[in-house]
Amino acid sequence: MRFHVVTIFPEFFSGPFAHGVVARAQANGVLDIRIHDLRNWTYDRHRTVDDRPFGGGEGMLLKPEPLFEAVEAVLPVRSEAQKVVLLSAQGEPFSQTVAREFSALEDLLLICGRYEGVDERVAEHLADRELSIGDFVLSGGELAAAVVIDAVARLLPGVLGNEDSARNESFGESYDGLLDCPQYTRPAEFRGWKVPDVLLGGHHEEIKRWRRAASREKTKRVRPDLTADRT
Ligand code: 9D3
Repeated sequence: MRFHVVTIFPEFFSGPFAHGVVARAQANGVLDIRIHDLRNWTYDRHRTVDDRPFGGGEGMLLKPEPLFEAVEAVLPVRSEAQKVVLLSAQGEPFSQTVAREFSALEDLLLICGRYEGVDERVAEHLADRELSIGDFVLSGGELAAAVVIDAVARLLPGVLGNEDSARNESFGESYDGLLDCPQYTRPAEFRGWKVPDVLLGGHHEEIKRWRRAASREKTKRVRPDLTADRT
């Protein structure tokens, strides 16, 4: 799979993908991350990518022309397997479901917003989707792009060492929408805090039951929204 990132901070991306799972996958040719400097599609002396909002107001917006030219240069003909995403605080929520959907694509192009926003014609007529990674304010889309790439990359066959994508569904990936259960390693007692006895016993059925219950309890406590329609 190919990822493309259109950004005014191309140097940002030398950090996040230089290590770990994504770096190894890139070295193995399983995925390819191409960073594109938006200013390559500007033609004035100052390589201008932003301008003031019509109607007045604070701050500057990314102007449409360089963004349209960049996307049209990187993906000149767009197939069903090629998607363009605008990352912005005003987007629909990114989720594991969206990550799974993206993992079936050939190309995913991520546009990073900056300044106070992006001319709305980019969301309306250039991007297939406008996505946010959560209800908090970032200073731009670059960190969001790194988050999306990481979440999608680890679902690709050959990235985590799990060749068969089916393993993602059943092994290690949450019990039907609940949070992972609490886990412990040695020592069995640390500063007086004991590991639950059931986990030391080796009764696999009992352990399974405990984990399931602990998973439900923790989810209810920290993420009641995830248990809203179960009991
Ligand atoms: C504080 C500025 N806001 C009111 C004028 C609007 C605003 C503009 C630009 C808020 C954030 C940003 C930059 N953020 C992103 O580009 C962004 C983002 C985010 O802020 N939160 C969650 N997901 C994302 S994806 C891109």
